[in-house]
Amino acid sequence: MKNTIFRIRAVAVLVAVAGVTLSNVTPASAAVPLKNITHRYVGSAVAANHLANEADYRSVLTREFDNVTPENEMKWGVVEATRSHYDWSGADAIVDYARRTGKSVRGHTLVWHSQLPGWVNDLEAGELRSAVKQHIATEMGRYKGKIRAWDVVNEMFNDDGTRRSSVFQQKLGDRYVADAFRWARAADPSAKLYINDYNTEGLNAKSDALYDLVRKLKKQGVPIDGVGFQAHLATQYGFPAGYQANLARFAALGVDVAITEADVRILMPADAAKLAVQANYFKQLWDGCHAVARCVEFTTWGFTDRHSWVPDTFPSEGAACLFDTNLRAKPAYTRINP
Ligand code: 9MR
Repeated sequence: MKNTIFRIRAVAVLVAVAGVTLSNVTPASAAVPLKNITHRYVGSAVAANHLANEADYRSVLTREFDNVTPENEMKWGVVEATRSHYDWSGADAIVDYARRTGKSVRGHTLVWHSQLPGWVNDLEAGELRSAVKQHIATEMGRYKGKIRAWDVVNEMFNDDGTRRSSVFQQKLGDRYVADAFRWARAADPSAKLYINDYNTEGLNAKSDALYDLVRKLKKQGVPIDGVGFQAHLATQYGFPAGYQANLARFAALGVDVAITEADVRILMPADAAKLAVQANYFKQLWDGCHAVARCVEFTTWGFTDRHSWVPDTFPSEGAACLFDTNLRAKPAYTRINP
């Protein structure tokens, strides 16, 4: 668990001891940042360029969150677009920011079919296997001791629970997953190693497949420490059924669980009713994580509607974050942190 001073609790204890009523000293709405109202890490995806260029973005991030996840800066296609030519500039900047501000880092992500450099796709099986091993060793080695948790394998399942036919699956077969975790443990024994996916928040075919895999990996002694649930939700699709029970069944396998990329997109234009549904979804995500002792982290995929992947991917959707484009707290934020 994170090592933070919990002002609310401290205040409550002082108040109780002094025998005065809490309402006399409770700070004004949202005076206490999100990171200080919980024992979980509270994170956001961040982009190095916004961090460098937008003082207001940096200030809200620094105030509210105590975990950062590089949104793109650690992906293979970014760090090694050309074989053996590395660009660590964005990743270094974020890790350095985290060190200066005392935040933890979730590394994202090592083995993923997307944002892969073209040269990786062209390798034959033997070369691919060494390249994956080398990629894990190089990237994790560079940040050894500085990354709390790594998304080692990302999005390896299809929605029906079959394995995605990625270049890794096609050329290396099922064993690529266990191999990746073993190489990751060797590269940085202090990092918590996660498998991460989307549409696995509720009880469904995909989360069943993920559950079976994690159970088997644990049984085989593969070093896996956690399961990340991305939680990219949309108000028009309903809240994932069985969310809390699902987190709990994974935790019962003896792994940590984490919400790693939460956002709740809305069919534009947003209005008060849709923002209220969004607030309700964020609150359920938050509460479900807090109801499961091994849910150690609540991270959102960006924190401001000013910068979000959603409109680029779903042009008629947006407004998916806790803060609006002007960095004002939205109903979803106040619902979690009244
Ligand atoms: O937010 C990321 C966006 O800027 C990139 O263009 C995109 C490329 O695929 O990846 C986005 O982040 C994804 C994350 O790495 C994995 N889970 C889904 C996220 C949203 O697409």
